[in-house]
Amino acid sequence: MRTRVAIIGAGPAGLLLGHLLQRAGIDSVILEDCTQAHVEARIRAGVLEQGTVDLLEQAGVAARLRQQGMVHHGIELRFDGQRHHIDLSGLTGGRAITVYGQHEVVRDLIAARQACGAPLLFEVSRVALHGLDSQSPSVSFDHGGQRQVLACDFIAGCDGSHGVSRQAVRPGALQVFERTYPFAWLGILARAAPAAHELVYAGHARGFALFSMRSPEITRLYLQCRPDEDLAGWSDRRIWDELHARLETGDGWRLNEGPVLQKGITPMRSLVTEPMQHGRLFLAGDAAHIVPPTGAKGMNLAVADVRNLAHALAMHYQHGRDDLLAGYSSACLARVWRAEHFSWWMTSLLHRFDDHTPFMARLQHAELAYVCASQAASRMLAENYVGLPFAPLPA
Ligand code: RFL
Ligand code: PHB
Repeated sequence: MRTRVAIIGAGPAGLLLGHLLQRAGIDSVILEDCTQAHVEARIRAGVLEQGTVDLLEQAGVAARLRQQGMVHHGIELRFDGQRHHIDLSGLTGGRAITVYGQHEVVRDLIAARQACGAPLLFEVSRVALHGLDSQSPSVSFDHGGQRQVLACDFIAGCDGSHGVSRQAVRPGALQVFERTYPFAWLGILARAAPAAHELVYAGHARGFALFSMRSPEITRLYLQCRPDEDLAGWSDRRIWDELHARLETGDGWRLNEGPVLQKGITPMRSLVTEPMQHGRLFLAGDAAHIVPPTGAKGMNLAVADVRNLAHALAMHYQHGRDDLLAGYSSACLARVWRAEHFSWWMTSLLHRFDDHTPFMARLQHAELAYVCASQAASRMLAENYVGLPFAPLPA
């Protein structure tokens, strides 16, 4: 088997890269270790930046997104039982976010890939990368009971935070910057009509809570919990009671309850790998960096990376230029570190930390109050949340 670009992982990064390459006439093979059904049902992110939506639109994969995505012009910050509206669009010259599940984006991209017959192999196992420092790298893997070798020009490591790509680089060649947080999120998906039109980020003495949604019938909710939390200890009743307590307002607003369709724990981590490239291996998305989900940046960063990578590869194949491939990592890292800071800041603003002394609590409160009262501070939040504009792609 031979292809130009071997893509490991069929998450948003790998699938969108394959799609953009396909449109540029560059063939690729996508290798995914899970089943198609699993990948299409995995509930994760829900917030698309304006730039992500625009890119999916330009790439011709936004028909369902246009119909079903929910455009939000603001978010709410909630603390002390009070609501504070952040007018995202008013503060950013009309930009907005779109609430559309990551698994829906993944479904749309898989459908586009399968419609054009480009190779996308599910249920591969024992994936191994070879010859990263050579001109002719390859990927070996098991598929359909057979060991196969895929020869290629480049490998795109789009296999998420637990993938094999980053691990394939010899120790010491990549620098990893990392921070863990003393908490996680317990997330549920419930069959209940969203009780508000906007996402609600709540800072509370009992811990952070987030109200989000997936459709007019489905609510998505998160609670800050311990990192080693045992889901078995969280009955549906206990989860709803805790959500009510943390999201409660003084004006009688109430969350709608409904059957819990899914429950899970999401760990919180910040991580950046530098550089995002080694020899013929290019890392993109969660394989290269992780943000805590508070800023809703993870999937959007994955999209921003592969936009750069697809362009750099197109310049290589169409014009024999390698400068953009050489500059891929630094082009991505500027945006990555900005998003890392924003995600860390949003997390620090709203969560209860172990060292939550009265002094720290007062500082956090002062910051929240400032963000809501000052136009400069709310604009800082808004422009980062809707996503800073993409840097122009070098001609
Ligand atoms: P993914 O989605 O993890 O895809 C990687 C794919 O690689 C496969 N894989 C392998 N395939 C072959 N061989 C191997 N050895 C492999 N190892 C792994 C995996 O099965 C998978 O299919 O990474 P990608 O494409 O980089 O996309 C990143 C996003 O998934 C991630 O950043 C977001 O989900 C993060 N995130 C959010 N991001 C946002 O932009 N907005 C949000 O609102 C948001 N909310 C969230 C989130 C992540 C969450 N969780 C569960 C981590 C909310 C949550 C709860
Ligand atoms: C979600 O809807 O899953 C979601 C929304 C906002 C976040 C994180 C997750 O910051």
